[in-house]
Amino acid sequence: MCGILVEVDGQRIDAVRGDPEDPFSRGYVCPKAAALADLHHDPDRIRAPLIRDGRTWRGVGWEVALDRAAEGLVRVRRRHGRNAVGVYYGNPVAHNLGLITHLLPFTRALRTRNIYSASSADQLPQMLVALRMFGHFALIPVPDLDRTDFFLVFGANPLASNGSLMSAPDMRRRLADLRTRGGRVVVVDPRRTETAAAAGEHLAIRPGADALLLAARLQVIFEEQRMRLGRLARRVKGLDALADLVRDLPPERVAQRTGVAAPTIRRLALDFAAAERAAGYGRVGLCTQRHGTLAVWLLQALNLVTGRMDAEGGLLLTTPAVDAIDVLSRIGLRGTFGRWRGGARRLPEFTGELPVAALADEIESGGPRSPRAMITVAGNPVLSAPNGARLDRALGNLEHVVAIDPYLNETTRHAHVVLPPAPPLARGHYDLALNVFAVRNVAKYVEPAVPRTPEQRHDWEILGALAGRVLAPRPLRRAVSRAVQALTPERILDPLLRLGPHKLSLARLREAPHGLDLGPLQPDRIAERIATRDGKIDAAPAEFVREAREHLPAEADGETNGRLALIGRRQLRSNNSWLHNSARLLRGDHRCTLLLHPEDAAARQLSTGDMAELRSKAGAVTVPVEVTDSVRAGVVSLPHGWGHGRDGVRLRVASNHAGESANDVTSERFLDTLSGNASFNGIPVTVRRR
Ligand SMILES: Nc1nc2c(c(=O)[nH]1)N[C@H]1C(S)=C(S)[C@@H](COP(=O)(O)OP(=O)(O)OC[C@H]3O[C@@H](n4cnc5c(=O)[nH]c(N)nc54)[C@H](O)[C@@H]3O)O[C@H]1N2
Ligand SMILES: Nc1nc2c(c(=O)[nH]1)N[C@H]1C(S)=C(S)[C@@H](COP(=O)(O)OP(=O)(O)OC[C@H]3O[C@@H](n4cnc5c(=O)[nH]c(N)nc54)[C@H](O)[C@@H]3O)O[C@H]1N2
Ligand SMILES: [Mo]
Repeated sequence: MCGILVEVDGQRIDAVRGDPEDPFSRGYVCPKAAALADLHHDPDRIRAPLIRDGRTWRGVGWEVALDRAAEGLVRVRRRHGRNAVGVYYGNPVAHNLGLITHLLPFTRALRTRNIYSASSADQLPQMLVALRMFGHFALIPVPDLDRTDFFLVFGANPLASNGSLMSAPDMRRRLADLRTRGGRVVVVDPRRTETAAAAGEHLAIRPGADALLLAARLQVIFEEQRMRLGRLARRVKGLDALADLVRDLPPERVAQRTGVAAPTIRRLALDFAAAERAAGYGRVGLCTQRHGTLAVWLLQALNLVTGRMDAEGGLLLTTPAVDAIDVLSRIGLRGTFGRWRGGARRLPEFTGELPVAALADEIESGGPRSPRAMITVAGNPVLSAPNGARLDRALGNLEHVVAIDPYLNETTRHAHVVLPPAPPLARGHYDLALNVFAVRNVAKYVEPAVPRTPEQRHDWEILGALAGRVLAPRPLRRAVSRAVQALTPERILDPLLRLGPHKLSLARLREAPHGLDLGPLQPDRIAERIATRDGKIDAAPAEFVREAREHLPAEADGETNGRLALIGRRQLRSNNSWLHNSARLLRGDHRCTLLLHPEDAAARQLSTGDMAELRSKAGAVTVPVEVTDSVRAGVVSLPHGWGHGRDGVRLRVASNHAGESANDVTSERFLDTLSGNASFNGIPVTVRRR
């Protein structure tokens, strides 16, 4: 989303800098932008397709590789049926125009129940809440960051992440501006993060207690009669059920478990309700916990009953140049939940996908619906999925694995065929996904900085070639391949832009290479878009209420025993498990450290630099300790995405800074109770000296 200027000399990238003329990012870039050059020239980035014979890899031409990839898939499908071919796709799909346009049709055409993605290690609770409250899984309103004067943040660290489901370049300036206009930023997080430090106000909640904290805030709003529905008043139902649910969860009852004093909860609830413009925002830390769906729901409910939905400075829907909600609705995609279940824990399907936490179970059970072959696209679940160590073993037992990925990493080393895409600077880009969640309406088409070479294939071209070989009957193969080849992402993008609310076109975007500013977010878009059957926003979906009644009172009254709880942390010069092969980003101190509060460190005779064993029911790692009071006592923090020391990984820079994988400790059994989303935070662990 940040505009970049790329200095090019033939195929060489000399520099990547911020584009001062980009109306949205105004010259700002984060360190990941500079790493695009490293990525382009990285000698470990795979240039030609690879086929594995036992433990050795052999470079081959595209036709040979695609044939080999397809043969295995066709064989497995023929022998075991459609469900035997599974797909896992990862986070970079959302940042890749051709993958967005071509992957969904491909996975749908495979007609398999074994589709998995990084969504269920991330924002699945937000999509489920959107589906049940508003009737569409993508109806996720964005905080009106530049106009709010009370920004309440749960489990997000935008100063490291740059903002997620809230695309906004230069968060530091935006947060500073907010405070300069007299506004408040309050961060609820077990760790005093970069964002919490910049905010000035920080509540160090105990991990996993957000649903309780939010229920108590709602209880205060109802008790003190501070409800104010604003412009959505006649479009909301379920308020009585919501009030009824939270009645028995006042601040005094949840103080112990949340670790936040009752008067603080009460005061902040009233301040939030009283603020002229306020927005409650939650992200990965709110989603990836035991009651992630309940927490996300209660936050949206708080926004709703205090009149923040559809209000300036509150939560608004974007008016993007390609209106994803509209496009998805037109093709009948609003979202589904629980039509079938998978894994030993019978986890629910969401919009055609099963939670990634079910994948190892599904492979290992060897049942009639188990995947025997997998296609991984832009994903590294061995490092990113809960209990990745188990998935590592399961992937190793598959009959056939095809990976579309530029690296031989922890996951793709299990592939039989690796199909490497052209690098990002060789492809055009329009952000179909992130524009939908941006804090301003903007649009930009970026031309490839360097041309794709004849030996390179784009991700979408690889998918097209595979689709032709796997799905089309032999006589039609060439015709199908040619048809997909002609249907470029740009050819799909242009009519979508023309159909969109700003009536743009690709030609119009090409005339404005720095991007177009389409103005601030508009009120009333949520009201226009409510897609529930009765046209009302459901403040208290029945299954959420049932779940809350079953779990929250017991949570509130449970023991907060002396055990340690593990949380994660994101790092500015990382991107989940990748970009770790850039020497520029890896500079400096070893980053895969376990943060430990001084009291907990003293009790275990640990000091900074000592090695400690971090153990859960699922597994253990040994990592260096960093003693700091930035985590609350009883909480330890380990970043995810490290653990590059495994055999067969070809990442020379990363292997020298291997670290350990947090997901060797997280569990595929410790999940959001409603959605089956990974619960990376609040995991009971022990720490001892090694
Ligand atoms: N413990 C813990 N675990 C977590 C999280 C956490 O907070 N804590 N966060 C979770 C979240 S939010 C997410 S989104 C997931 C991410 O989970 P994944 O998406 O599975 O993991 P990534 O590390 O993002 O892996 C991206 C892969 O895509 C490849 N790649 C990069 N660009 C491209 C491209 O353009 N095309 C193709 N074909 N491949 C490409 C990279 O080489 C890499 O192999 O991790 C989750 N895991
Ligand atoms: N530089 C960089 N940028 C990234 C990424 C990256 O890896 N590196 N990843 C990208 C991706 S895939 C995503 S999804 C976004 C994520 O964007 P964010 O959600 O903003 O990023 P996180 O740092 O994961 O923030 C989660 C916060 O939740 C806190 N937390 C943990 N447990 C709890 C809890 O129980 N309650 C509360 N209230 N808080 C808790 C953690 O301490 C952490 O500060 O970032 C994206 N941007
Ligand atoms: Mo993510």
